[in-house]
Amino acid sequence: MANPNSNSTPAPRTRGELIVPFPSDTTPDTELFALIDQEVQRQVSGLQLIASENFTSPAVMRAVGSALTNKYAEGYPGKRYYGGNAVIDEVEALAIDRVKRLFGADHANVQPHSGANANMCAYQAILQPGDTVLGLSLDHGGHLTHGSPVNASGKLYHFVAYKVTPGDERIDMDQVRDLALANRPKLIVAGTTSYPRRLDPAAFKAIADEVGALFMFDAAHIAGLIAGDAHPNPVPYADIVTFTTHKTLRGPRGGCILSKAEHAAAIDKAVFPGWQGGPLEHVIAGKAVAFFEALQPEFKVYAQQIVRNASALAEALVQQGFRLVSGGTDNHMMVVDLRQFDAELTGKEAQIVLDSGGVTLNKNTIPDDPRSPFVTSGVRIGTPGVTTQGMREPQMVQIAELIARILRQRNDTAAVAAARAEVAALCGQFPAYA
Ligand code: DSN
Repeated sequence: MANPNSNSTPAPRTRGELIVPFPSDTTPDTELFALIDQEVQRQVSGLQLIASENFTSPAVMRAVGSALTNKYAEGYPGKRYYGGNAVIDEVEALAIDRVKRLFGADHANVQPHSGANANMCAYQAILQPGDTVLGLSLDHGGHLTHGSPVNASGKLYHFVAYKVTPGDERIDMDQVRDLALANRPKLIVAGTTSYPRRLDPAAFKAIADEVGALFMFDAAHIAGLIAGDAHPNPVPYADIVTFTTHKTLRGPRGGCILSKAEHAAAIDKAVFPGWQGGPLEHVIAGKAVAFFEALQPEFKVYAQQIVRNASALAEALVQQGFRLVSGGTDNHMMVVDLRQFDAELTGKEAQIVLDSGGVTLNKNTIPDDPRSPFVTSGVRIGTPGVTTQGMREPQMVQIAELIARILRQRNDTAAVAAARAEVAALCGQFPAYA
């Protein structure tokens, strides 16, 4: 990959035709660009194991950093509230066409600024305030926008939560069905942020049909796996599919909504003017690049390797004495219950000490966690980023050993520093960017 950093040290402009030059032409903003350089250095010299992060391509970054950021384009292609949108219309239409082809969708809206916005727009399109919705509980792997009481979704709509079972820590479709029959929801939401197992879109759809509910699938985490045929595609089953473009899909930070044709007008109206104003057309251009990349045959190889790497890392962590929620993973992530490894070790402490060892991940609640969400008994680990770097199964074994060693020796500063040097050496062999 080319160096994305090339944008961060801008050369002085040579045309000099402005009456008043841009201030940064004459006084370069070294302070800000030094911070960007530092962050790029952090990203490439450590292991990035946050399951919802990835390294996007220089082509995506080029699009996102383009002059498209200058344009107002409220509305949709061919129906804008501002002039000068002929090219922007083509950019947005290209993104829409590509994402529809990628997932086999009837309709796509590429304007949501984020996954949370995409979900709120989807709800606004098909629900009335107070309507009953079924969603996975946040502390069992769901998302804030799946009805958390502290989120607008939980305040506006009557969410009823399903959970994973205490036994195998998986979603129990019989429980989902019982709750659906008892509560008669208008909408059933499937989708997760920290659930390491496959979801079965057909099973959710069957329950939705039985109770006369609509079915929405939040594919934020697994959109790239779906695009790469490494997870069942929910699009044929769901009325609406939402996702983010920056996780396994490896695009720019943003959201997207796919829907059946019958919901198209309501979705578009909910996004604009319902929930958002001017779309971020530079980000939409970045999404178009990401969809183009995901349509290439190599992307399937990438998506499938993410899953193989996650399985290898999960197995190696078990060998190191960790217990994994649900016993393992079928997708790109695993949730580690730290208590078996060390009863005293919290997710919060593990995140901090691993960060100082160059391993970045996030603390995460485990189902029915006795500790608070700020402390937690677990961590979440994902393989999308390290897979983009070209790491394979042998490196996953190395990563598991490094994680275990840093956590065992967490009170030994020299040992953590030595591990950090090994992490940097490993990342140096697999540079995310040239
Ligand atoms: N913050 C995202 C994640 O890490 O999964 C969810 O929105």
